[in-house]
Amino acid sequence: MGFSGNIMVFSAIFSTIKEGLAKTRDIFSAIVDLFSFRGRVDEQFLNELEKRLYLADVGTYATQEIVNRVRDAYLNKEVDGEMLAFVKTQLKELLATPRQGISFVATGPTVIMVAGVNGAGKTTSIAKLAKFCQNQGKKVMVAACDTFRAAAVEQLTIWSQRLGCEIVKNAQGSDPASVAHDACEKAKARNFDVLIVDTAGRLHTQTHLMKELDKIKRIVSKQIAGAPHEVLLVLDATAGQNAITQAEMFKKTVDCTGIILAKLDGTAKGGAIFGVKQKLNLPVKFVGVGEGVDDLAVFDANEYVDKLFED
Ligand SMILES: Nc1nc2c(ncn2[C@@H]2O[C@H](COP(=O)(O)OP(=O)(O)OP(=O)(O)O)[C@@H](O)[C@H]2O)c(=O)[nH]1
Ligand SMILES: [Mg+2]
Repeated sequence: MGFSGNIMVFSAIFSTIKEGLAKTRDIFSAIVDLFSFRGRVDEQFLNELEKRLYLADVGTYATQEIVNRVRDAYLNKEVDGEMLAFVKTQLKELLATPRQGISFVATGPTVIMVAGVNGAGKTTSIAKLAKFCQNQGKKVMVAACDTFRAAAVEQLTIWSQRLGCEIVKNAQGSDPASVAHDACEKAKARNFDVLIVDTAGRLHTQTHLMKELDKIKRIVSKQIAGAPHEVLLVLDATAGQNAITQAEMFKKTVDCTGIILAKLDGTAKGGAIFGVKQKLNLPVKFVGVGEGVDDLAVFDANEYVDKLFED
């Protein structure tokens, strides 16, 4: 676990998130307003809370959970503004995860496989992740296993050149699993610390493409013991609740270890993060807050909730 060295970077970037979260925060301010309520908490209040959480895209599951907790704690009680702190604590608990960032292995390359639907932000997130690892002194290789489009290989090549990291690729149309195989061999032979595998965007409903993803995963696991150490699912934050349905299928097929929530800047659907965590029980490990290579932050539940409720 080596993200502690990046806490500074993280804090700096979180001010970007604060700006990026502007739309989401507007919606959350309607919830904050509700908590200035003074008097007896009744079912009508709980209904209103439920409505506002739902409008903030928190999703059915997380909304129910919060409303139930507030009901248990406050129904028929007189309150005087203390509910806000209570709900913030509940929201933080809902998002809390035991493992943040990337768990690097002690020896041999740590393999990070990245998957998601078309255009979710996979390749850009890989560039950001590569930079994140480089910042920790890691020797990083990327594998261009999106062989579906020529432009995809080019896109990753350009990023790798900018970042000064190694890339393993093959011609468009070649077998993505063989590129993965090749990359594993090279990463091992040349003592790379991290290998990040890009994959082609696919719909969670495209069975044959989901199988291909599983094949890449199996090849990687045969080459390197314990690999892939992380399978990160990139979700587009602007997709809101739809992202959850996609995520369920990916989770089933490739057993994801965590989520990168991309495009959190410029969406009002930042509340969806609660639904993702609650419904899938997958930790949000990183959030993407822009198109640049530094626009990635290790996700921190406490800070996120605080920012949502900040004036
Ligand atoms: N604003 C913003 N844009 C992002 C972010 N992440 C990615 N993008 C943009 O989203 C678009 C798609 O990103 P890609 O990284 O190419 O997505 P992908 O999942 O690799 O796409 P395919 O390989 O075609 O499936 C690009 O224009 C990116 O610049 C983010 O965090 N914020
Ligand atoms: Mg891509």
